[in-house]
Amino acid sequence: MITKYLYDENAYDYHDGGYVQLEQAPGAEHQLNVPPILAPDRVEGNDIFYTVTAQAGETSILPGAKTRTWGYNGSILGPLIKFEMGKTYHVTLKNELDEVTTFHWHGLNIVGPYDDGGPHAPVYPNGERKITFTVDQPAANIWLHPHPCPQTARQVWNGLAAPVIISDQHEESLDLPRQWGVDDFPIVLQDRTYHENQLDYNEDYDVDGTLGRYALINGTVNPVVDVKKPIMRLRLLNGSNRREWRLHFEDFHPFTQIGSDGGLLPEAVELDRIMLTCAERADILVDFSEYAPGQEVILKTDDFNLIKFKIGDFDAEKIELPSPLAKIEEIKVDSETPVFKTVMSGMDDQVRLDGKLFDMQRIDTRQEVNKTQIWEISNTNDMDGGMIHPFHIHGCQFQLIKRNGKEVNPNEHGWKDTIGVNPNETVTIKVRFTKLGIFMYHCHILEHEDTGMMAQIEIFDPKHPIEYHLMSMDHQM
Ligand SMILES: [Cu+2]
Repeated sequence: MITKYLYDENAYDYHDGGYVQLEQAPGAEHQLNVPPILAPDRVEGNDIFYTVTAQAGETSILPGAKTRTWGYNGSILGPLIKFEMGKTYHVTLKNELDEVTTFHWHGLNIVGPYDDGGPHAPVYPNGERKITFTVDQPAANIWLHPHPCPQTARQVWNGLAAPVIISDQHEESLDLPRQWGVDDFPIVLQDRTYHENQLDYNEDYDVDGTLGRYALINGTVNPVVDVKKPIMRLRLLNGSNRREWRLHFEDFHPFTQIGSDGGLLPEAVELDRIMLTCAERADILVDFSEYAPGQEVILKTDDFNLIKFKIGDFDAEKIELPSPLAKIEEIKVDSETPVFKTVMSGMDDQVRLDGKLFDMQRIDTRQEVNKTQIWEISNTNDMDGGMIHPFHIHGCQFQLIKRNGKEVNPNEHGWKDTIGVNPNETVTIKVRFTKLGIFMYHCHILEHEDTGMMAQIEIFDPKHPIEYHLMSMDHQM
């Protein structure tokens, strides 16, 4: 049983000078919003057609006036987008906002830089882009969010983010809760401040990562969930610009982690708390059967009450999880495997990746497709205790080897695309890309990314070289 948060307490976000403590939002409790499941435009055999539209709207969040927000196919966040391994998707990406945006598939193994949806794939106002790809990775909880450079943080703050689930035959064969909104919930963790019920990103901006005063879970403040089944599946996503979530039940009721960023863990892990840095995911099962009808069980982050689970009447159920939970292909490395080193440094406007700021027209490193490299990712800044930088690589899922030469955490044995790196720590990972293209790698504190704590890698096939014409930031915007 894991009974620690597994990160350096000295570097937690609440030590920052600009830290914003969460407060109870005004107004009543609300049933937790559950995003609808996106219906395909059409299905033709193995081919599925979707349309995703970035749009502005209004959302009722606090008492009184509605809040002007952005969303995909709705006023805030987005519908659940479902992909199935082996199927081919044709997605039309439409922009009805009055500024450029991009559609980045965080965690999806997809060709870059245009399909991946990083800053080289702008969709201009009233414009659209069509992408086609076949999903060839295992079941996972990934997500969609904008990635224009350097406006990612503000666009996410305004509401753009959507949960995405990849399923496969193995995951579907498991005895897991899967009634969407009944015993299977997305939990998109965000925080926002409102000014007369409106967002004002510039007013609340913090160069070290913007924090909000109220917790916003799936776009809901003061959320409650009616527990109608003894075992609930919560697909946790840290969708915040900066906030770290240190989740635990009020009574430290244990739960079971079955998945992380890139899919199921090889073995389920028992824990009574979990910390998620920005963009990280965890798929957890909570067994509420020991509570009596009418009881309320509170999920907290630090000392703050986040979600109230109201226990209803249900018949006891047990879930048998197999061991291993999933067979994960191990990426093989040996003493010949090339090592690539990358360094995250600084705080505030001094953040850098390998001593540099991002340049859209500079390729920072190259790696051959389907060839493995070891990446050593360091966080060198320990001033004032330093901070934890969540490191993300586009277009691939990777595997951890060591943290500062030591064993990785028990819930880090699966596929990952984002990892928190403590100050003075080097995390060693195995990276293999299966798709060609140019991909970003960066800190996922969104304001650090926008400041330029980001670089790009070209994944090449020596037999089929591709010439990329990389647009500049000015051209993109
Ligand atoms: Cu950072």
